[in-house]
Amino acid sequence: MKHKILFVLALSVLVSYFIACEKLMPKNPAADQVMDIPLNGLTPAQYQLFIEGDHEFEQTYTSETGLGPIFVSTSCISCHSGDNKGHPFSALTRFGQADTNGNQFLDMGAPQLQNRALPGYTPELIPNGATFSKFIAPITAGVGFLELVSDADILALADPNDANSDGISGVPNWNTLPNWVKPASHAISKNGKYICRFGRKASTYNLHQQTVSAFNNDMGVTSFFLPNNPTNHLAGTNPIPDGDPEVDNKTINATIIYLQALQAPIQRNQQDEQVKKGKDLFVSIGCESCHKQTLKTGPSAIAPLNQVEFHPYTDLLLHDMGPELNDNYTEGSALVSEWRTTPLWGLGLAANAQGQKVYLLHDGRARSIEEAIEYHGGEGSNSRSKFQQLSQLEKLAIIQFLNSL
Ligand code: HEC
Ligand code: HEC
Ligand SMILES: [Ca+2]
Ligand SMILES: [Ca+2]
Ligand SMILES: [Ca+2]
Repeated sequence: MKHKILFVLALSVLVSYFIACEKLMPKNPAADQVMDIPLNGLTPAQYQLFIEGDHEFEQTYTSETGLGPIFVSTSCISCHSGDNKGHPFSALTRFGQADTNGNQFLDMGAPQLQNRALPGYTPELIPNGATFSKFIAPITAGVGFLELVSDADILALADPNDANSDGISGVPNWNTLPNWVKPASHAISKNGKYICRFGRKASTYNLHQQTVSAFNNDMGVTSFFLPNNPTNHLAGTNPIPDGDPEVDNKTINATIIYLQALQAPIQRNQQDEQVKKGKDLFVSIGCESCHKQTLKTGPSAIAPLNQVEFHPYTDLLLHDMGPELNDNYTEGSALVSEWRTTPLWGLGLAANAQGQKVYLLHDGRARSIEEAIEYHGGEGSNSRSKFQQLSQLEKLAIIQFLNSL
């Protein structure tokens, strides 16, 4: 009898243990809650490259594997956690000047500040007279879609002289390409300059340029394309000799395929009445004039990216956001207060990556969606005043809609 009671007791402990376990065990995260997962429909070869690229994205570089001598961080993922938005803690700094006559500080290490260094080397400081801006990492999920929008489609959204008089102009960032960046088949050029689309000021052409530059400027890792280490031009310490590339082309290629084959953020609660109402308001007060709901891709060898519509809520253009967002820093043809319309997809998941708080806009200065809207000056000011005139409930609906993205 005593044994029987003990047995039942043990059993009930076991059972409750398993029930608790079920509760504690993390379920497989739903695809609409995460950003670092591959698209459906990759070929086995593409999937293999995705996995290799994923590994590379998470790789921490050391002095043995090519880090530095000066750098900003040691891995892609340290800034792009979960392929979501970055934290101000890992922001990087760019310096230059307030006019667009090229960057006058190139021989002093511009545009990017490498604020950390290996032992024996000196981190960079912003030179006297230079202006600067801080950038937090944008979401990397969905960049494969953004890369495939044709230049003609981007140009069609631009309205440099505000012909339709809505107070919104929107221009591409026309920038010169380094000789190792190959223009796409859809490229439109003007006076030797090309329409660029990546980065906070849209000054980078494609994911090849973005990846190669990130290895070099962010981590001090050389490649066939950028064979020289970043060095502190002002400190006078001897640079590490520029030997063989520290990252090979195969690895660069896998990293690019990884970025391209990432699933784009998926909207949640699309059928919720408040969300639907918020979306209508978002369109009617003019937010959608810049944060374009639907774009389409051109041809791609990655089937799920091939000629499809997608919903990033950006026009990939630069807009003058007024004194509110003037950092006195230029890049390519982007003026001091011009910024690329931030894609709003994934916005509702930002807090997951930013410590259950949000840090919005290029440098993370806005601590909520409302605050981000408050900073919309210049071309954004019409829709900002319309937002301010909405009722509390209407504002809430817009925020609920944005949090569903
Ligand atoms: C020090 C932090 C940091 C590191 C390390 C870093 N990034 Fe970034 N990344 C950023 C920031 C900040 C931007 C915005 C850059 C700009 O505005 O030009 C960015 C932009 C990007 C973009 C463009 C996104 C868009 O929508 O325009 C991609 C893609 C990207 N990074 C990939 C990578 C890869 C791949 C690596 C590793 C090889 C990497 N990053 C390393 C901070 C970082
Ligand atoms: C004139 C074009 C334009 C209009 C109109 C516009 N935006 Fe923006 N929006 C931008 C640009 C450009 C940025 C990036 C500014 C920066 O990073 O400093 C931005 C950034 C944002 C951000 C921050 C996103 C992030 O991840 O950091 C939010 C939220 C936002 N806009 C919401 C809205 C809402 C809501 C409206 C309508 C009330 C609106 N925007 C109207 C151009 C526009
Ligand atoms: Ca190096
Ligand atoms: Ca530098
Ligand atoms: Ca217009």
